[in-house]
Amino acid sequence: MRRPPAILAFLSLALLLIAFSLPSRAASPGEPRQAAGPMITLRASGVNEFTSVTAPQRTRYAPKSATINVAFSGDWPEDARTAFTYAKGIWETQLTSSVPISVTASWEDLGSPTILGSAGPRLVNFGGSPPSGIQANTWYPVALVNAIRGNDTLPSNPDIIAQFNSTQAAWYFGTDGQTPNNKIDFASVVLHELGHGLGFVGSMQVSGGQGSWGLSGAPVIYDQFALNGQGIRLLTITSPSTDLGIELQGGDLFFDGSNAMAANGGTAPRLYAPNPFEPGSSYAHLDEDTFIAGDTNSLMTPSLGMAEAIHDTGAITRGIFEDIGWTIPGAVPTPTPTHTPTATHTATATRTPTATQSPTNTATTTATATGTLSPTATASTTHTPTRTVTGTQSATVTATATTTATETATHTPTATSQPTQTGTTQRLFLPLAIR
Ligand SMILES: [Ca+2]
Repeated sequence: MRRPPAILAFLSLALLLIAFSLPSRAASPGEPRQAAGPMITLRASGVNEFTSVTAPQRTRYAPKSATINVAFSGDWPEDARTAFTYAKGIWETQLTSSVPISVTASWEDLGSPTILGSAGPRLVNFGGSPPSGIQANTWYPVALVNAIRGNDTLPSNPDIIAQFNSTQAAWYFGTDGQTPNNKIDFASVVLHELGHGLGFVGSMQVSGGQGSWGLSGAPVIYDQFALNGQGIRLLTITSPSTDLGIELQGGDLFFDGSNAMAANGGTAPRLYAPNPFEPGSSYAHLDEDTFIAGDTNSLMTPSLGMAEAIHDTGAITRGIFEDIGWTIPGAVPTPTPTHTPTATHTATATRTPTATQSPTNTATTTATATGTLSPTATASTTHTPTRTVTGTQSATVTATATTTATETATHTPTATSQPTQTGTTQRLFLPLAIR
């Protein structure tokens, strides 16, 4: 039976639509699985701290080692965009990636004004046969995977999703770190949330007293470093279990990575693990009480005060990032970049050209010598050699002096042919010269 052409057209269109709406994650072998990572929040403490930690020096002088591209969504105030651009500029000097990092940042009502922002990474997992530099059966923030591989693993997805609270009335959008009394420094919030999107996040959580880890049974790279005070890796504890729940709420949790430890005086930095567990905050932050406001390592703590600015990513966070696989430019916080301002001293070296003006000065001095001094020079021939010793430029002076000398020589034959007459010609010549 023949179908009418209209139905055929409809069927082929429907087939096309189905083909395009098939989930892209039904990937071919070798391509990673992907998932949305947990969204981690930053809370307002409501306390004026009166502290300001400035951006690392190398931020101002070092070239960018990564590029962060932002797609703003929602009705962003212009000042907020400016502060966002400033904060992303700090991260762009703190990590190395040849692949641009894409962020979708939305300006929206986050429900409660105490929630300042929230962000999470897109996660990928290559299963049992990962590319070089990536651990098997482990979830990674895609921005990190891209940096390791040097190509864009998920070109059509943002690497980081971030949200900022449009209902917070106390925002301070300045970028100078001089957060006024009762104001909240927006740039610090952006810097913090980008930190979560770039990898400061794990999968562990507690529900009904049961602790668990993993997405589809696989840990996030950050989870590999979670250690309790007794030196037991949390990934070795049964998941889900009450034991793991106790560990995640015991206030005795650390990040056991060698670079993080090195940045923390040789001991593992303490993670935030309060009781009860705070979803979207516990475990994915440094401990608030250890890294208080004003501490250079306080960026990735769970709350931010008023009149508090933290514009440094902090050596411990850089260490944690290096432990999970990021390449950190100048990983050791070298004082050398801080010395770069002293390079302005070379500008003082530009004063040496002014020194070249002094030769020109001596030139003019010798010029005056040619005018008035040359008569006395002709008086005694022995004077002219001594002049040539004093300066190279006075050499030109002597040159003119000798020309006059030869002129007297040609005059002598015409006067008298006697050799003794040279003496008399000189006498004749003297008063002439003096005139
Ligand atoms: Ca804090």
